[in-house]
Amino acid sequence: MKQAAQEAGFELAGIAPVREFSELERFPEWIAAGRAGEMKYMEAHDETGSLKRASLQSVAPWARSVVVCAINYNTAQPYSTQVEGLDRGWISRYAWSQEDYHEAVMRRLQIVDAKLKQACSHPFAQDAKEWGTHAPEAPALQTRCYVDTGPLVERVYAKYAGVGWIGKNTCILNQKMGSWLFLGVILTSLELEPDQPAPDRCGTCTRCIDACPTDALIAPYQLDSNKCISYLTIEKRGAVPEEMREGVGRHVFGCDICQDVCPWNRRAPATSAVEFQPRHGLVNPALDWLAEMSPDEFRERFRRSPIRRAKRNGLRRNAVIAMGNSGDRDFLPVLTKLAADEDGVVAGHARWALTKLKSEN
Ligand code: B12
Ligand code: SF4
Ligand code: SF4
Repeated sequence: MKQAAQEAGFELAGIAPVREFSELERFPEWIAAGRAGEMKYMEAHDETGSLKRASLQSVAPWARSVVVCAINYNTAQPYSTQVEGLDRGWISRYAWSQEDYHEAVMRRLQIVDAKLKQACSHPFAQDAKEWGTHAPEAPALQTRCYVDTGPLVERVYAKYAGVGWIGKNTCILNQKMGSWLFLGVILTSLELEPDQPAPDRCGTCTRCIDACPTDALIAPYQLDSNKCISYLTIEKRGAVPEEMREGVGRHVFGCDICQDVCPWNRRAPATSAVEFQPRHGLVNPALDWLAEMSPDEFRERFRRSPIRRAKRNGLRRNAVIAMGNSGDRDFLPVLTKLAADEDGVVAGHARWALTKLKSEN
């Protein structure tokens, strides 16, 4: 299994058993406290009324093991904390890629899944087919591959598969690779020998908590999505609450700060996978370009990109907030135009940005 994962391009792979891990007890508390914001898909329940993502046993009772695979998406570009200048935007490292990670990771998972099925097929099955006889009964193997959308908290299984520990910023960190990792999981009915969980190596460090500009890390290992720039710029529809806008800074899609400052990412290796290399113009992008992007250009530029998730007007809204935070009066003319934009949310945020820029100078 691990060899197959490596051959498919994953740097790390491990096996977790299906258990009621103590971290999963945190999930219902997190939902009940409203920490998922408006991400309703996180609150899906099964027919017994339990949260699907909190208990794999009830949603997939056939599952015995979870194969967790991780792939490095770090590229050789600087970190957001190393780049000066508020007059350009920041797209998070995972999103400037050539291809949407859901596709890139799923494609590889399916290769591993196919090899698993091949390895488990009965040795006489092919011969029996050719001879027109019945193959001896092999136990039915069930598997399901997921990237993000499965009924499980992937990071908890990644910990128990030994892929990495859950850091105080809530991300999976690996001692050698850092945290620029995408996760993909294969649920399987096979009882595979589990790996050892990765030990927590955060120690007394609190850099991520100290650096978060919006105090979204409300305590070690606990994130409030409502305050997280990643949530506000990717998942939040409509208006960004006014009191949160300044903290968003120049982020236009996602946020990397709590990973940029992490000492375990100081020497994180860069990937050679072509899918994760940055698209032209997306590292430190021009804000007026994003804010004025036409529907055709948006469709063209962001085909097969995770950035489509924000939708065109969401991305434009984010660019307008960043302009308001830029302190750059050169944006006044474009913001004046956008204050009359046909999208009410973009227009409202442009008026906020105009007021802010004018009051600062
Ligand atoms: C919803 C979601 C988000 C939300 C909420 C994030 C969050 N922390 O939950 C938002 C939109 C904010 C988000 C942001 C990002 N995400 Co996201 N996201 C998800 C998703 C779909 C579900 C996560 C989830 O279930 N959260 C529920 C909460 C409760 O989990 P948690 O915060 O991790 O808390 C756990 C532990 O911290 C622990 N715990 C909680 N409290 C305590 C207290 C103590 C004392 C202890 C010991 C433990 C503990 O238990 C919790 C689990 O129950 C997963 C994919 C998946 N299906 O799992 C991707 C995923 C987590 N995201 C990912 C990525 C890449 C990101 C971003 C880096 C993107 C970006 N650059 O903007 C940021 C990172 C922000 C951050 N610091 O987490 C990757 C993470 C890879 C990694 N190395 O960890 C995942 C796994 C997607 C993938 N397939 O690769 N994401
Ligand atoms: S992604 Fe950004 S806003 Fe969210 S917790 Fe990390 S530093 Fe804070
Ligand atoms: S910055 Fe420090 S506390 Fe935060 S995840 Fe990294 S090592 Fe852990």
